[in-house]
Amino acid sequence: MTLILLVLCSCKQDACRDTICLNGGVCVDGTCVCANGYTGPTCAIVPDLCAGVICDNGGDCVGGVCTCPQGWTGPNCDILLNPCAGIDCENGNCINGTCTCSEGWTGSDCSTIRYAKNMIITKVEIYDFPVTNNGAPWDANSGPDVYFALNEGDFGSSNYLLLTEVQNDVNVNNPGILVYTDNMPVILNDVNSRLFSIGIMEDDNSDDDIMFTSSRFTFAHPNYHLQNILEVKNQDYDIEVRLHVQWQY
Ligand SMILES: [Ca+2]
Ligand SMILES: [Ca+2]
Repeated sequence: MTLILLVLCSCKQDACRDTICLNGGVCVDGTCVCANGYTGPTCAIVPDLCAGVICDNGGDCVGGVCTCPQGWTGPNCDILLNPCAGIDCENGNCINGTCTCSEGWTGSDCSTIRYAKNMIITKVEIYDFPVTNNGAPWDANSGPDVYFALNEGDFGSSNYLLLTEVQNDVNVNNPGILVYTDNMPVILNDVNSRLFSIGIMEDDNSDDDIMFTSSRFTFAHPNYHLQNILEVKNQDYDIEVRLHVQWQY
């Protein structure tokens, strides 16, 4: 009797021996298990990162991420951006992404002064004035007779733009505020291109005295910008005049 010994070979062939898996894929039992979204028998098919990604409002998907058109944001471009976000209108309000400037201001962020074209004087008040003429009375036997004058250019050129009435015999011990509204309003056109001077005068018939005159100055000055009460003052000379004004553009 012949014994036939069957030896069963338990060693099996390596199923992955001839299998190549690309892009990080791993072979398991002869089949590629792909990584990072790659597909195909050898993981050679590049994944479509934009599959299933919805970009609204005309947005484009690039690499799985939406690139949104202007005015939209969010993962799917479905969130409306505030058009005024990040826009600072210094002297105005942002409307639909654009600054609307308040009166007297201009520029893309309303930070540039827009000077008025015309200035209208409606009232003059003298708060303080020299009550003596270097220690002597302005009038020998009575109080000074005070009026206000506005000149074009240098004072004394007789080019008066405004002369008020005279307030007679002002009590220098208690002068209060001298208020003038006569001959007003006075409109000063193109005020930005002109120089002015002011004077406080003492009426002596034909030989009036100058109590105070200013140097030439412009009303087109940031200190005066948009104000309705313009102060002209000099404490060294006990001067304070207030012009009540309006502006035209
Ligand atoms: Ca007098
Ligand atoms: Ca007088």
